[in-house]
Amino acid sequence: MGSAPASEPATGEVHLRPGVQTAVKLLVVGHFAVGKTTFVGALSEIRPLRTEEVMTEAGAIVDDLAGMTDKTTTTVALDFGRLTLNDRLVLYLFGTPGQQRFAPLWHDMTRGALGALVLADTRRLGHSFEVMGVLEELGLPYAVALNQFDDAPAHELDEVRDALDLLPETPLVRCDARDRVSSTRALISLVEYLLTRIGHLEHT
Ligand SMILES: Nc1nc2c(ncn2[C@@H]2O[C@H](COP(=O)(O)OP(=O)(O)O)[C@@H](O)[C@H]2O)c(=O)[nH]1
Ligand SMILES: [Mg+2]
Repeated sequence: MGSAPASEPATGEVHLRPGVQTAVKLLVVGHFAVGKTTFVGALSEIRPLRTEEVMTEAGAIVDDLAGMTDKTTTTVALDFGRLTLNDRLVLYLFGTPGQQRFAPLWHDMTRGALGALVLADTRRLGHSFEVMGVLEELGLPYAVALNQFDDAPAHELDEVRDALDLLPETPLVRCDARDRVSSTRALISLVEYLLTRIGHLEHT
């Protein structure tokens, strides 16, 4: 298995802050080429761990490459990164492959996860249904972040919400997976959603 060169950590903060009391596992999921590796790489304060494989011609049959001319690697296992949100809370991010053939791995990865951020692409919204379906089957709460590609149609969020058939409470935000601030905001919308759900559970 090849290992793609990792970019420099976003903040250079390698050691966990001493006051951190809570560690939360979150998944970053989505279909092929939606930007999972980019997202985890942009956010992580530690050098992200990636397992990527150079795509082969054989793989091109199963990985839908339409319109993805500059993509030459595909994640065969996972992306792993860490983001300290504040002095007490650290997030561990697991970017997991959306391809159907990795489904068993993906199910294992959901163990112990509090929630998932589904990355979606307005050029292929329909490709997100499979991922959201699995999360719903597993009962894992999720938020959706539209990774805005340059040539993608810029639909209103309400239209996208309808197209994806999201529940009214499911957060839907835009993000640029290449941008740390934008990606952090998307992740915070998931964390806030998870916190309100925990609040509701505690009061029932
Ligand atoms: N223009 C643009 N390109 C992006 C963005 N996010 C990812 N990409 C590119 O899209 C391709 C697929 O991204 P990647 O992170 O490998 O997708 P993954 O298969 O979900 O891990 C790569 O060539 C990225 O550089 C984005 O927000 N905007
Ligand atoms: Mg990837």
